[in-house]
Amino acid sequence: MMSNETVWFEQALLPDGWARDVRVTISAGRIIEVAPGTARAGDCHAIGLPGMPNLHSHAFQRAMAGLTERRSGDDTFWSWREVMYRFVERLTPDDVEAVAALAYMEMLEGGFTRVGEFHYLHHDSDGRTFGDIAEMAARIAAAADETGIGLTLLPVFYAHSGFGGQPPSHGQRRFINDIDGYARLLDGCRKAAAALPDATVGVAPHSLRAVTPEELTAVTGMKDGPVHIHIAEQVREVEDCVAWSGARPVEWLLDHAEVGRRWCLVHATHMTGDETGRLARSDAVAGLCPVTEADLGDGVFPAADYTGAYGIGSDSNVLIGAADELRLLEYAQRLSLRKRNVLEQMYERAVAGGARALGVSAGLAAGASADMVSLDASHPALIGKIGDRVTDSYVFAAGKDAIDCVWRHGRKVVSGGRHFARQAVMRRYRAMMERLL
Ligand code: NGQ
Ligand code: ZN
Repeated sequence: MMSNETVWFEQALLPDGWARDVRVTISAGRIIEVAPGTARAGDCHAIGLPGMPNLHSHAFQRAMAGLTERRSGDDTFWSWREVMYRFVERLTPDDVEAVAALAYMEMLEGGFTRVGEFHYLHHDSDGRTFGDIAEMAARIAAAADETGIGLTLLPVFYAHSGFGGQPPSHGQRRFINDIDGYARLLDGCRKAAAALPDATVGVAPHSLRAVTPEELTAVTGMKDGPVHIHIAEQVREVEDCVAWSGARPVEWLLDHAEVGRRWCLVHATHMTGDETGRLARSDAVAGLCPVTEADLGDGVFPAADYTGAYGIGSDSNVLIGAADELRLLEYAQRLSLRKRNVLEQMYERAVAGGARALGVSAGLAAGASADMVSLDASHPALIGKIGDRVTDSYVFAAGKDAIDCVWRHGRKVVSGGRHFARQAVMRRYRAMMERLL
């Protein structure tokens, strides 16, 4: 029999707002009761937040952070992608596990407690499948297991280099499957996820560039659970989609797929007012990755006009932090609209939307996984702050410096801002990078 554990917060952000003197009772990794107005008991902390879901990550890209920021001509998303393809050529399964462990450790230290890994680096350097087609997926699961982060594994179906079923390019050879291969990969992903306490598996057609309409139908029909797709990230992608189909990417998807609660549309940067309204009404989640979208020069999501669900993702992992993503989400709106305080309750909305996109229940509430973050009330930005001022100060004035402890599925994996396995994870990552660079 597992005994219950108690964590108590002077103030905590619950699904219906801030509460005082909150006792959280945990059993076997899950919250079984949240009781405001209780006396101090158990492990006591000043400020409790629900852990932030990270709905979109390519873990391996953490290892190329800082290597693509030098001007070399007319640099664009597409030239970055060529550099990324070259970088990916040399990564072994051991490398992928080492960098994923680093990224997931940094996510936990940065306030993210679950990751949606949009996983597409499937095959060996020559493009041949490994003996186990899900070898790389198993390495992702191993990194999640080692660090303790919650995993929603999103194996990616990738088959083409452009709209209309164009053949894949040489640089994409490690990503490519046919439908039968993908079915076997999905099966392997289910097995890899089954070893973790609360991992879930979804499906991820890479983009409308990389799948045909028939493949999109086949892949989304293969299992229940989350469906994630990259969409309308770049203007050229919108133009190519219009040339191919007469419709814009989000418009095409809403017209041809049953886009609803299962779906997460990653980026959805370039939309008309009509698409923005339709996406909100569809009940899908917009998967916003503000740091990467800025880093890659994508554009600005029309957040001020969007009333639907959204969550945040660290995508390329060039910089990892929940507060960093939320801050840039709001700042991009301010810069482009020349206004202030455009979005409201960003933290709460990103928790709810992110959890939905990752197929789990959200927040500090009975039934949810005990995924929690405590902030250091003695951080200069947090002194004397109560309620919404706490999240505002965390996002705009402190960032991950203010994170004290992080619990994942009831286990404290970060204390004093540091992950319990930091030394071992760093040692392996350093050895890998010294060999690669
Ligand atoms: C990816 N990343 O799959 O890693 C993509 C780039 C593509 C982002 N979209 C490749 N941020 O979209 O073709
Ligand atoms: Zn992506």
